[in-house]
Amino acid sequence: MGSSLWPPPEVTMEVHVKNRDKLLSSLRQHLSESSRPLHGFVLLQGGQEQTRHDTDHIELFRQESYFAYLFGVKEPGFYGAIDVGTGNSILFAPRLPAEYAVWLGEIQPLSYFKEHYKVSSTCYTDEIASVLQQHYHCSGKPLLYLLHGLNTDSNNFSKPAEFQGIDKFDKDLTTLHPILTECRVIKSDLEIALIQYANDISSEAHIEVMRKTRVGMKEYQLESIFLHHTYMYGGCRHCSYTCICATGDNSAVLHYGHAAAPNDKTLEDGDMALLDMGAEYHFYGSDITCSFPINGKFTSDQSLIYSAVLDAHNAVISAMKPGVNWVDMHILAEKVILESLKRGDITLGNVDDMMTARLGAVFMPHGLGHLLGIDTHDPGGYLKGLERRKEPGLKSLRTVRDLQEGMVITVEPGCYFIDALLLPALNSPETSKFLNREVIDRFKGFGGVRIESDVLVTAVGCYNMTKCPREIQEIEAVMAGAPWPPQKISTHVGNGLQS
Ligand SMILES: [Mn+2]
Repeated sequence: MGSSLWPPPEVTMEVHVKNRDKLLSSLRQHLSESSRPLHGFVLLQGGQEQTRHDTDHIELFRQESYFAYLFGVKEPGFYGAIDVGTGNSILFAPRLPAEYAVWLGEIQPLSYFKEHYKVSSTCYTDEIASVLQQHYHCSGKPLLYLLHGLNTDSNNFSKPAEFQGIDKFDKDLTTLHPILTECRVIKSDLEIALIQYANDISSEAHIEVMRKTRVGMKEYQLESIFLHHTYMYGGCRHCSYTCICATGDNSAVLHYGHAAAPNDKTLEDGDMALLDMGAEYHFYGSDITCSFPINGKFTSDQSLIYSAVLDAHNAVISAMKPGVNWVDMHILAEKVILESLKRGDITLGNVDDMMTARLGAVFMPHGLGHLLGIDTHDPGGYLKGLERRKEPGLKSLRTVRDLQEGMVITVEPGCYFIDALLLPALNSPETSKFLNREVIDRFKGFGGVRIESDVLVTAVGCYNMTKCPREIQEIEAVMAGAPWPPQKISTHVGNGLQS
Protein backbone atom coordinates (compact mmCIF):
# COMPACT_ATOMS: atom_id res chain seq x y z
CA MET A 1 0.00 0.00 0.00
CA GLY A 2 2.92 2.36 0.51
CA SER A 3 2.22 5.20 2.86
CA SER A 4 0.40 8.50 2.72
CA LEU A 5 3.04 9.85 5.12
CA TRP A 6 6.09 9.38 2.89
CA PRO A 7 8.57 11.01 3.10
CA PRO A 8 9.09 11.42 6.87
CA PRO A 9 9.29 15.06 8.02
CA GLU A 10 12.60 16.91 8.35
CA VAL A 11 13.79 17.08 11.94
CA THR A 12 14.93 20.44 13.22
CA MET A 13 17.37 20.70 16.13
CA GLU A 14 15.38 23.76 17.14
CA VAL A 15 13.35 21.40 19.35
CA HIS A 16 16.43 20.84 21.53
CA VAL A 17 17.42 24.53 21.49
CA LYS A 18 13.96 25.23 22.92
CA ASN A 19 14.31 22.41 25.45
CA ARG A 20 17.60 23.92 26.68
CA ASP A 21 16.06 27.40 26.88
CA LYS A 22 13.23 26.00 28.93
CA LEU A 23 15.58 24.26 31.34
CA LEU A 24 17.71 27.38 31.66
CA SER A 25 14.78 29.61 32.57
CA SER A 26 13.34 27.04 35.03
CA LEU A 27 16.72 26.53 36.68
CA ARG A 28 17.48 30.25 36.88
CA GLN A 29 14.06 30.92 38.35
CA HIS A 30 14.60 28.21 40.96
CA LEU A 31 18.06 29.56 41.85
CA SER A 32 16.77 33.13 42.13
CA GLU A 33 13.90 32.05 44.34
CA SER A 34 16.32 30.28 46.68
CA SER A 35 18.74 33.24 46.58
CA ARG A 36 21.49 31.22 44.97
CA PRO A 37 23.98 32.67 42.48
CA LEU A 38 23.21 32.32 38.74
CA HIS A 39 26.40 30.64 37.68
CA GLY A 40 27.90 27.19 37.25
CA PHE A 41 27.20 24.56 34.60
CA VAL A 42 24.59 21.97 33.91
CA LEU A 43 26.61 18.95 32.82
CA LEU A 44 25.17 15.76 31.36
CA GLN A 45 26.95 12.68 30.13
CA GLY A 46 25.39 11.07 27.07
CA GLY A 47 25.01 7.32 26.66
CA GLN A 48 27.87 4.95 25.85
CA GLU A 49 27.83 2.15 23.32
CA GLN A 50 27.48 -1.32 24.82
CA THR A 51 28.79 -4.63 23.56
CA ARG A 52 26.86 -7.89 23.77
CA HIS A 53 28.12 -9.83 26.80
CA ASP A 54 31.83 -10.62 26.30
CA THR A 55 31.80 -10.22 22.53
CA ASP A 56 32.67 -7.33 20.23
CA HIS A 57 29.14 -7.23 18.85
CA ILE A 58 27.98 -3.64 19.37
CA GLU A 59 24.32 -3.23 20.26
CA LEU A 60 22.57 -0.56 18.20
CA PHE A 61 22.99 2.61 20.23
CA ARG A 62 20.09 4.74 21.34
CA GLN A 63 20.85 7.96 23.20
CA GLU A 64 20.09 8.36 26.91
CA SER A 65 16.80 10.21 27.15
CA TYR A 66 17.69 13.29 29.26
CA PHE A 67 20.70 13.86 27.00
CA ALA A 68 18.54 13.39 23.92
CA TYR A 69 16.05 15.90 25.34
CA LEU A 70 18.64 18.65 25.79
CA PHE A 71 21.00 18.03 22.88
CA GLY A 72 19.35 15.69 20.35
CA VAL A 73 22.72 13.99 19.79
CA LYS A 74 22.44 10.58 18.15
CA GLU A 75 26.11 9.59 18.55
CA PRO A 76 27.45 7.82 21.66
CA GLY A 77 30.19 9.07 23.97
CA PHE A 78 29.26 12.77 24.14
CA TYR A 79 28.93 15.18 27.07
CA GLY A 80 26.95 18.40 27.04
CA ALA A 81 27.10 21.50 29.22
CA ILE A 82 24.95 24.58 29.65
CA ASP A 83 26.50 27.65 31.23
CA VAL A 84 23.93 28.84 33.77
CA GLY A 85 25.34 32.37 33.70
CA THR A 86 25.55 33.00 29.95
CA GLY A 87 23.17 30.36 28.62
CA ASN A 88 25.87 29.11 26.26
CA SER A 89 25.75 25.43 25.38
CA ILE A 90 28.86 23.33 24.83
CA LEU A 91 28.97 19.86 23.30
CA PHE A 92 31.97 17.63 24.03
CA ALA A 93 32.62 15.03 21.33
CA PRO A 94 34.80 11.97 21.83
CA ARG A 95 38.23 12.24 20.19
CA LEU A 96 38.07 9.32 17.78
CA PRO A 97 41.11 7.28 16.74
CA ALA A 98 42.27 7.55 13.11
CA GLU A 99 41.23 3.92 12.66
CA TYR A 100 37.61 4.97 13.11
CA ALA A 101 37.71 6.35 9.57
CA VAL A 102 38.64 2.89 8.23
CA TRP A 103 35.88 0.92 9.92
CA LEU A 104 33.15 3.36 10.83
CA GLY A 105 33.36 6.22 8.40
CA GLU A 106 34.49 9.81 8.18
CA ILE A 107 35.48 11.52 11.41
CA GLN A 108 33.46 14.70 11.65
CA PRO A 109 35.25 17.88 12.72
CA LEU A 110 34.03 19.73 15.81
CA SER A 111 32.55 22.43 13.57
CA TYR A 112 30.18 19.84 12.11
CA PHE A 113 28.67 19.07 15.52
CA LYS A 114 28.42 22.75 16.43
CA GLU A 115 26.49 23.47 13.25
CA HIS A 116 24.41 20.30 13.19
CA TYR A 117 23.33 20.39 16.84
CA LYS A 118 22.98 24.20 17.03
CA VAL A 119 25.15 24.62 20.14
CA SER A 120 27.33 27.62 21.05
CA SER A 121 30.60 25.67 20.86
CA THR A 122 32.08 22.19 20.61
CA CYS A 123 35.20 20.70 22.21
CA TYR A 124 36.57 17.23 22.93
CA THR A 125 35.61 15.17 25.97
CA ASP A 126 39.22 15.18 27.21
CA GLU A 127 38.93 18.98 27.52
CA ILE A 128 35.87 19.17 29.78
CA ALA A 129 37.70 20.27 32.93
CA SER A 130 39.88 22.88 31.23
CA VAL A 131 37.10 24.30 29.04
CA LEU A 132 34.65 24.66 31.90
CA GLN A 133 37.36 26.29 34.07
CA GLN A 134 38.04 28.77 31.24
CA HIS A 135 34.37 29.64 30.94
CA TYR A 136 34.08 30.30 34.67
CA HIS A 137 34.63 33.89 35.72
CA CYS A 138 33.68 33.79 39.39
CA SER A 139 35.77 32.97 42.44
CA GLY A 140 36.10 29.52 44.00
CA LYS A 141 35.47 26.15 42.37
CA PRO A 142 32.92 26.19 39.55
CA LEU A 143 29.66 24.46 40.43
CA LEU A 144 28.35 21.57 38.34
CA TYR A 145 24.65 20.71 38.32
CA LEU A 146 24.71 16.97 37.71
CA LEU A 147 21.81 14.65 36.95
CA HIS A 148 20.99 12.35 39.82
CA GLY A 149 17.51 11.15 40.65
CA LEU A 150 15.10 8.25 40.84
CA ASN A 151 13.13 6.91 37.89
CA THR A 152 9.86 6.01 39.63
CA ASP A 153 8.95 3.41 37.00
CA SER A 154 12.17 1.38 37.08
CA ASN A 155 13.46 2.38 40.54
CA ASN A 156 16.83 3.03 38.89
CA PHE A 157 18.83 6.19 39.41
CA SER A 158 20.17 8.34 36.59
CA LYS A 159 23.96 8.38 36.51
CA PRO A 160 25.65 11.73 37.19
CA ALA A 161 28.38 12.70 34.69
CA GLU A 162 31.92 11.58 35.45
CA PHE A 163 35.10 12.84 33.78
CA GLN A 164 38.81 13.36 34.36
CA GLY A 165 39.31 16.42 36.56
CA ILE A 166 35.85 16.51 38.15
CA ASP A 167 37.56 16.97 41.55
CA LYS A 168 38.31 20.57 40.50
CA PHE A 169 34.57 21.33 40.68
CA ASP A 170 31.85 21.57 43.31
CA LYS A 171 28.96 19.22 42.66
CA ASP A 172 25.22 19.72 43.14
CA LEU A 173 23.39 16.41 42.78
CA THR A 174 19.92 17.40 43.93
CA THR A 175 18.81 20.54 42.05
CA LEU A 176 18.86 19.49 38.40
CA HIS A 177 16.88 16.24 38.26
CA PRO A 178 13.46 17.46 39.47
CA ILE A 179 13.67 20.65 37.39
CA LEU A 180 14.76 18.92 34.18
CA THR A 181 12.22 16.14 34.69
CA GLU A 182 9.44 18.70 35.11
CA CYS A 183 10.52 20.37 31.85
CA ARG A 184 10.01 17.04 30.10
CA VAL A 185 6.47 16.65 31.45
CA ILE A 186 5.03 19.57 29.48
CA LYS A 187 5.66 19.23 25.76
CA SER A 188 6.49 22.09 23.39
CA ASP A 189 4.80 22.42 20.01
CA LEU A 190 7.89 20.99 18.29
CA GLU A 191 7.92 17.98 20.61
CA ILE A 192 4.19 17.47 20.04
CA ALA A 193 4.79 17.48 16.27
CA LEU A 194 7.33 14.64 16.65
CA ILE A 195 5.02 12.60 18.89
CA GLN A 196 2.23 13.23 16.39
CA TYR A 197 4.35 11.90 13.54
CA ALA A 198 5.31 8.81 15.57
CA ASN A 199 1.58 8.35 16.15
CA ASP A 200 0.66 8.89 12.52
CA ILE A 201 3.11 6.36 11.12
CA SER A 202 2.35 3.86 13.90
CA SER A 203 -1.41 4.23 13.48
CA GLU A 204 -1.00 3.59 9.76
CA ALA A 205 1.16 0.55 10.48
CA HIS A 206 -1.45 -0.84 12.89
CA ILE A 207 -4.06 -0.53 10.13
CA GLU A 208 -1.75 -2.29 7.68
CA VAL A 209 -1.36 -5.13 10.23
CA MET A 210 -5.12 -5.31 10.76
CA ARG A 211 -5.69 -5.67 7.04
CA LYS A 212 -3.09 -8.39 6.59
CA THR A 213 -4.00 -10.50 9.62
CA ARG A 214 -5.16 -14.00 8.67
CA VAL A 215 -5.89 -17.20 10.54
CA GLY A 216 -2.82 -19.46 10.44
CA MET A 217 -0.23 -16.67 10.53
CA LYS A 218 2.24 -16.33 13.39
CA GLU A 219 2.16 -13.49 15.89
CA TYR A 220 5.67 -12.41 14.86
CA GLN A 221 4.44 -11.85 11.32
CA LEU A 222 2.15 -9.13 12.66
CA GLU A 223 5.14 -7.64 14.49
CA SER A 224 7.14 -7.85 11.27
CA ILE A 225 4.50 -6.00 9.23
CA PHE A 226 4.46 -3.22 11.83
CA LEU A 227 8.25 -2.92 11.98
CA HIS A 228 8.52 -2.93 8.22
CA HIS A 229 5.92 -0.24 7.74
CA THR A 230 7.28 2.16 10.34
CA TYR A 231 10.88 1.68 9.18
CA MET A 232 10.22 1.53 5.43
CA TYR A 233 7.92 4.55 5.30
CA GLY A 234 8.70 6.36 8.54
CA GLY A 235 12.45 5.85 8.87
CA CYS A 236 11.77 4.64 12.42
CA ARG A 237 14.77 2.51 13.28
CA HIS A 238 13.71 2.20 16.91
CA CYS A 239 10.47 1.22 18.54
CA SER A 240 9.40 2.84 21.77
CA TYR A 241 9.34 -0.66 23.34
CA THR A 242 9.35 -4.33 22.34
CA CYS A 243 6.23 -5.17 20.34
CA ILE A 244 3.52 -7.04 22.19
CA CYS A 245 1.72 -9.20 19.61
CA ALA A 246 -0.54 -11.38 21.69
CA THR A 247 -3.37 -13.54 20.45
CA GLY A 248 -5.83 -15.80 22.21
CA ASP A 249 -4.95 -16.49 25.84
CA ASN A 250 -1.60 -14.67 25.40
CA SER A 251 -3.47 -11.38 25.34
CA ALA A 252 -3.98 -11.72 29.08
CA VAL A 253 -0.18 -11.68 29.53
CA LEU A 254 0.33 -7.96 30.06
CA HIS A 255 3.94 -7.73 28.88
CA TYR A 256 3.90 -10.59 26.37
CA GLY A 257 6.48 -10.48 23.56
CA HIS A 258 9.63 -10.67 25.71
CA ALA A 259 12.45 -13.13 25.03
CA ALA A 260 10.73 -15.96 26.90
CA ALA A 261 7.41 -15.34 25.10
CA PRO A 262 8.55 -14.15 21.67
CA ASN A 263 5.28 -13.52 19.76
CA ASP A 264 5.41 -17.01 18.25
CA LYS A 265 1.92 -18.46 18.58
CA THR A 266 -0.17 -19.40 15.53
CA LEU A 267 -3.23 -17.19 14.97
CA GLU A 268 -6.42 -19.16 15.48
CA ASP A 269 -9.89 -18.63 14.13
CA GLY A 270 -12.12 -17.17 16.83
CA ASP A 271 -9.28 -15.63 18.84
CA MET A 272 -8.69 -11.98 19.62
CA ALA A 273 -5.44 -10.19 18.88
CA LEU A 274 -4.05 -7.55 21.24
CA LEU A 275 -1.26 -5.62 19.53
CA ASP A 276 0.66 -3.05 21.56
CA MET A 277 3.23 -1.50 19.22
CA GLY A 278 4.65 1.99 18.82
CA ALA A 279 7.45 3.45 16.75
CA GLU A 280 9.89 6.16 17.80
CA TYR A 281 10.80 9.10 15.55
CA HIS A 282 13.82 11.25 16.43
CA PHE A 283 13.67 9.99 20.04
CA TYR A 284 9.98 10.77 20.51
CA GLY A 285 7.70 7.79 20.86
CA SER A 286 4.20 6.50 20.44
CA ASP A 287 2.43 3.79 22.39
CA ILE A 288 -0.62 2.32 20.69
CA THR A 289 -2.72 -0.77 21.32
CA CYS A 290 -5.34 -2.18 18.97
CA SER A 291 -7.48 -5.21 19.77
CA PHE A 292 -9.48 -7.03 17.11
CA PRO A 293 -10.74 -10.49 16.17
CA ILE A 294 -8.28 -12.39 14.00
CA ASN A 295 -10.98 -13.49 11.57
CA GLY A 296 -12.30 -9.93 11.20
CA LYS A 297 -15.71 -10.45 12.84
CA PHE A 298 -16.47 -9.84 16.51
CA THR A 299 -18.43 -12.54 18.36
CA SER A 300 -20.94 -11.38 20.96
CA ASP A 301 -18.53 -12.19 23.81
CA GLN A 302 -15.73 -10.32 22.04
CA SER A 303 -18.07 -7.36 21.44
CA LEU A 304 -19.06 -7.35 25.09
CA ILE A 305 -15.50 -7.08 26.39
CA TYR A 306 -14.31 -4.82 23.57
CA SER A 307 -17.20 -2.38 24.05
CA ALA A 308 -16.62 -2.32 27.82
CA VAL A 309 -13.04 -1.22 27.22
CA LEU A 310 -13.91 1.20 24.40
CA ASP A 311 -16.59 2.85 26.54
CA ALA A 312 -13.99 3.32 29.29
CA HIS A 313 -11.46 4.71 26.78
CA ASN A 314 -14.01 7.17 25.39
CA ALA A 315 -15.38 8.17 28.80
CA VAL A 316 -11.88 9.05 30.02
CA ILE A 317 -11.05 11.05 26.87
CA SER A 318 -14.35 12.93 27.20
CA ALA A 319 -13.52 13.85 30.80
CA MET A 320 -9.86 14.78 30.37
CA LYS A 321 -8.87 18.44 30.74
CA PRO A 322 -6.44 20.47 32.83
CA GLY A 323 -7.02 20.05 36.55
CA VAL A 324 -8.54 16.58 36.31
CA ASN A 325 -6.77 14.07 38.55
CA TRP A 326 -5.39 10.93 36.90
CA VAL A 327 -6.45 8.63 39.75
CA ASP A 328 -10.04 9.79 39.19
CA MET A 329 -9.67 8.89 35.49
CA HIS A 330 -8.46 5.40 36.43
CA ILE A 331 -11.43 4.98 38.75
CA LEU A 332 -13.79 6.24 36.03
CA ALA A 333 -12.39 3.63 33.60
CA GLU A 334 -12.80 0.85 36.18
CA LYS A 335 -16.35 1.89 36.87
CA VAL A 336 -17.36 1.94 33.21
CA ILE A 337 -15.81 -1.50 32.71
CA LEU A 338 -17.48 -2.99 35.78
CA GLU A 339 -20.87 -1.59 34.72
CA SER A 340 -20.47 -3.25 31.32
CA LEU A 341 -19.37 -6.53 32.88
CA LYS A 342 -22.44 -6.42 35.07
CA ARG A 343 -24.69 -5.90 32.05
CA GLY A 344 -22.98 -8.92 30.50
CA ASP A 345 -23.68 -11.01 33.65
CA ILE A 346 -19.97 -11.49 34.27
CA THR A 347 -20.20 -9.61 37.55
CA LEU A 348 -23.11 -9.49 39.99
CA GLY A 349 -24.29 -6.94 42.54
CA ASN A 350 -23.74 -3.27 43.14
CA VAL A 351 -20.98 -1.59 41.14
CA ASP A 352 -20.11 0.84 43.95
CA ASP A 353 -19.64 -2.13 46.29
CA MET A 354 -17.41 -3.76 43.64
CA MET A 355 -15.37 -0.54 43.51
CA THR A 356 -14.97 -0.57 47.29
CA ALA A 357 -13.78 -4.19 47.10
CA ARG A 358 -11.30 -3.07 44.37
CA LEU A 359 -12.80 -5.62 41.95
CA GLY A 360 -11.75 -3.43 39.03
CA ALA A 361 -8.13 -4.42 39.60
CA VAL A 362 -9.00 -8.10 39.03
CA PHE A 363 -9.91 -7.23 35.43
CA MET A 364 -7.51 -4.29 34.93
CA PRO A 365 -4.45 -4.74 37.15
CA HIS A 366 -2.38 -2.09 35.39
CA GLY A 367 -2.66 1.67 35.56
CA LEU A 368 -4.87 3.59 33.13
CA GLY A 369 -1.93 5.24 31.40
CA HIS A 370 1.36 7.05 31.67
CA LEU A 371 3.18 10.14 30.47
CA LEU A 372 4.71 9.64 27.01
CA GLY A 373 7.58 11.41 25.30
CA ILE A 374 11.22 10.49 24.75
CA ASP A 375 10.58 7.53 27.01
CA THR A 376 7.54 5.33 26.65
CA HIS A 377 7.07 5.71 30.38
CA ASP A 378 8.18 9.32 30.44
CA PRO A 379 9.49 10.49 33.82
CA GLY A 380 7.78 12.95 36.14
CA GLY A 381 4.79 10.86 37.17
CA TYR A 382 5.43 11.38 40.85
CA LEU A 383 6.34 14.94 41.70
CA LYS A 384 8.08 15.44 45.02
CA GLY A 385 5.46 14.92 47.70
CA LEU A 386 3.16 12.73 45.61
CA GLU A 387 2.74 9.27 47.09
CA ARG A 388 2.03 6.06 45.23
CA ARG A 389 -1.34 4.58 46.22
CA LYS A 390 -1.42 1.24 48.02
CA GLU A 391 -4.66 -0.28 46.66
CA PRO A 392 -4.64 -2.98 43.94
CA GLY A 393 -4.75 -1.36 40.49
CA LEU A 394 -4.11 2.15 41.83
CA LYS A 395 -0.66 1.13 43.04
CA SER A 396 0.23 0.33 39.41
CA LEU A 397 -0.42 3.91 38.30
CA ARG A 398 2.70 5.54 36.87
CA THR A 399 1.35 8.94 37.82
CA VAL A 400 -1.21 10.33 40.26
CA ARG A 401 -0.91 13.89 39.01
CA ASP A 402 -3.49 16.41 37.94
CA LEU A 403 -3.54 16.88 34.18
CA GLN A 404 -1.91 20.01 32.76
CA GLU A 405 -2.00 21.53 29.30
CA GLY A 406 0.88 20.14 27.22
CA MET A 407 1.06 16.74 28.89
CA VAL A 408 0.91 13.72 26.58
CA ILE A 409 -0.50 10.74 28.40
CA THR A 410 -1.65 7.33 27.23
CA VAL A 411 -5.22 6.23 27.81
CA GLU A 412 -5.10 2.46 27.86
CA PRO A 413 -7.92 0.76 29.71
CA GLY A 414 -8.03 -3.02 29.45
CA CYS A 415 -10.10 -5.96 30.55
CA TYR A 416 -8.39 -9.31 30.95
CA PHE A 417 -9.20 -12.79 32.17
CA ILE A 418 -6.05 -13.59 34.11
CA ASP A 419 -6.19 -16.85 36.06
CA ALA A 420 -3.57 -15.64 38.52
CA LEU A 421 -6.00 -12.89 39.57
CA LEU A 422 -9.39 -14.49 38.92
CA LEU A 423 -8.77 -17.68 40.90
CA PRO A 424 -7.83 -15.86 44.14
CA ALA A 425 -10.75 -13.44 43.57
CA LEU A 426 -13.14 -16.38 43.17
CA ASN A 427 -11.81 -17.83 46.43
CA SER A 428 -11.90 -14.61 48.44
CA PRO A 429 -15.09 -13.87 50.44
CA GLU A 430 -14.74 -10.13 49.67
CA THR A 431 -14.77 -10.55 45.91
CA SER A 432 -16.28 -13.95 45.05
CA LYS A 433 -19.85 -12.71 45.65
CA PHE A 434 -19.47 -10.29 42.72
CA LEU A 435 -18.25 -12.90 40.25
CA ASN A 436 -20.53 -15.07 38.12
CA ARG A 437 -18.45 -18.23 38.11
CA GLU A 438 -20.26 -19.95 35.21
CA VAL A 439 -19.99 -16.99 32.87
CA ILE A 440 -16.37 -16.41 33.85
CA ASP A 441 -15.67 -20.06 33.01
CA ARG A 442 -16.89 -19.30 29.50
CA PHE A 443 -14.17 -16.66 29.21
CA LYS A 444 -11.37 -19.02 30.20
CA GLY A 445 -8.69 -18.68 27.53
CA PHE A 446 -10.31 -15.52 26.13
CA GLY A 447 -7.26 -13.47 26.98
CA GLY A 448 -7.96 -9.77 27.12
CA VAL A 449 -8.66 -6.52 25.35
CA ARG A 450 -6.73 -3.28 25.62
CA ILE A 451 -7.32 -0.07 23.68
CA GLU A 452 -4.53 2.47 23.95
CA SER A 453 -4.36 5.98 22.52
CA ASP A 454 -1.89 8.81 23.07
CA VAL A 455 -3.71 11.90 24.24
CA LEU A 456 -2.53 15.51 24.41
CA VAL A 457 -4.01 17.65 27.17
CA THR A 458 -5.08 20.99 25.68
CA ALA A 459 -6.21 24.24 27.34
CA VAL A 460 -9.85 23.24 27.25
CA GLY A 461 -9.85 19.44 27.02
CA CYS A 462 -7.72 16.98 25.15
CA TYR A 463 -6.83 15.76 21.68
CA ASN A 464 -6.43 12.11 20.68
CA MET A 465 -3.20 11.88 18.63
CA THR A 466 -3.82 8.23 17.68
CA LYS A 467 -5.82 7.68 14.50
CA CYS A 468 -6.84 4.01 14.50
CA PRO A 469 -10.27 2.56 13.84
CA ARG A 470 -11.84 2.02 17.26
CA GLU A 471 -15.55 1.33 16.78
CA ILE A 472 -16.45 -2.31 16.12
CA GLN A 473 -18.01 -1.48 12.72
CA GLU A 474 -14.93 0.56 11.77
CA ILE A 475 -12.58 -2.31 12.61
CA GLU A 476 -14.67 -4.88 10.76
CA ALA A 477 -14.87 -2.58 7.73
CA VAL A 478 -11.13 -1.86 7.67
CA MET A 479 -10.32 -5.56 8.03
CA ALA A 480 -12.65 -6.26 5.12
CA GLY A 481 -10.71 -3.76 2.98
CA ALA A 482 -12.55 -0.46 3.51
CA PRO A 483 -10.39 2.66 3.31
CA TRP A 484 -9.12 4.36 6.44
CA PRO A 485 -9.68 7.11 7.31
CA PRO A 486 -13.21 6.53 5.97
CA GLN A 487 -13.84 8.36 2.74
CA LYS A 488 -15.97 11.44 3.25
CA ILE A 489 -19.42 10.80 1.88
CA SER A 490 -20.27 13.74 -0.31
CA THR A 491 -23.16 15.78 1.02
CA HIS A 492 -23.73 16.98 -2.50
CA VAL A 493 -26.24 14.51 -3.89
CA GLY A 494 -27.96 16.89 -6.30
CA ASN A 495 -28.08 16.73 -10.05
CA GLY A 496 -24.49 15.71 -10.67
CA LEU A 497 -23.32 19.23 -11.49
CA GLN A 498 -20.10 20.22 -9.80
CA SER A 499 -20.72 22.88 -7.21
MN1 LIG B 1 1.38 2.24 27.32
